Amino acid sequence: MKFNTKAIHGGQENIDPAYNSVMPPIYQTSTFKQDKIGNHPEFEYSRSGNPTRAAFEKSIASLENGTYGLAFGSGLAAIDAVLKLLKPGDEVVCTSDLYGGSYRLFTKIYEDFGIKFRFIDMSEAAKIEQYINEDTKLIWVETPTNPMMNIIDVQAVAGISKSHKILLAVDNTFATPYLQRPLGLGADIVMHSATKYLGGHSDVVMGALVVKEESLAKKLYFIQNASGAVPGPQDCFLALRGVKTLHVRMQRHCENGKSIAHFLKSHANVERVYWPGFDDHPSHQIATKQMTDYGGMVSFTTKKGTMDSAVNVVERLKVFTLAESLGGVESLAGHPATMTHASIPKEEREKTGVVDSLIRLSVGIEDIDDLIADLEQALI
Ligand code: P1T
Repeated sequence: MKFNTKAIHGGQENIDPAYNSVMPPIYQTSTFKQDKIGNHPEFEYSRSGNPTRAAFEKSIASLENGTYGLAFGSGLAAIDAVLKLLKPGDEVVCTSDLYGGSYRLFTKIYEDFGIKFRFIDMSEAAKIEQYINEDTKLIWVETPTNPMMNIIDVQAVAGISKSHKILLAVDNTFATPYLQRPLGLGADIVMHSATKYLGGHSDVVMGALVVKEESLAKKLYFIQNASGAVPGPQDCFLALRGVKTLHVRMQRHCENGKSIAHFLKSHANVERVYWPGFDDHPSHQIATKQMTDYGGMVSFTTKKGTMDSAVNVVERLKVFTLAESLGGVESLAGHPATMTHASIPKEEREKTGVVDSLIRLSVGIEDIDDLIADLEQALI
């Protein structure tokens, strides 16, 4: 089955054995009747499993070309489940430029449990080797990175993780399986904030993991059930409904993202535009190799280079909404330094390019003329 067909039908066989409904029913129940003691039905308690959740989990597993999908109450809950595979003394090598909430979870929660995180620039995969030692158990990659749009060569990193028998997890939130499928490039775990493009309508907070290997799936399922950060059935229904249009939405996000990246690049009041589709983006070739298009996320700095100049632009926007998050049908604008990446100390975030004049756009699927006119009037 090809991707566009899978987005609608992947993993959805026999979703309603009771009435053959075409869309999965929302099984809004915490528990399921058991016929007799010791005779465990497929679903017995909704933390352990729920049919609506299973429909979403099978869908995302199918889209990522994985075998097992696991849904969580948020993207961070999904990351948290991966980190629970580790023990005190273990080390994680991760991208230095990543979502501020991931950084906060790593440094403010897991460092206290004795896990060490090495934040490094992974633009040259070979350089990762020097940060690996016998305690390294996980490599955490975000690509494209949030918000600097750096691209990490997943296949090259997988070569290193495999040679050291270390798990490789890829946060695929920005790209989605429409643009890149990390398991096929050698990753062990794919992670999503389903709050973003998968859900696609800014109406649900959810996360997901997808793996291929059964023993890893069993460990993660144990954590999912034992820790219990699961989404409710209604949220799973919404996320699944979103996934069914992922391919058409992503196509438009990419088209609009490209037009806006080019518009910004030629604008006198813009200093620098970060978008992997440009020939002069430092990892353009890797992006072209591992992604089928360049996505709908675009970051840029103002020519004036000040906090005020960026704040003025985002506050003047009318079609773009000033808000956290990304990946919905509507265009959003954010100011990473004070919003999504505020939990990263200023010196740390500035090293990766998250300066006060940086603006991040999640380009939606509105008419491109209205989006460009909005930016034009805001960039005065
Ligand atoms: O918000 P939540 O569903 O918990 O997902 C966390 C997360 C994980 N990974 C990436 C790459 C993300 O971008 C996010 C959430 N990001 C935002 C809310 C944001 O505006 O960047």
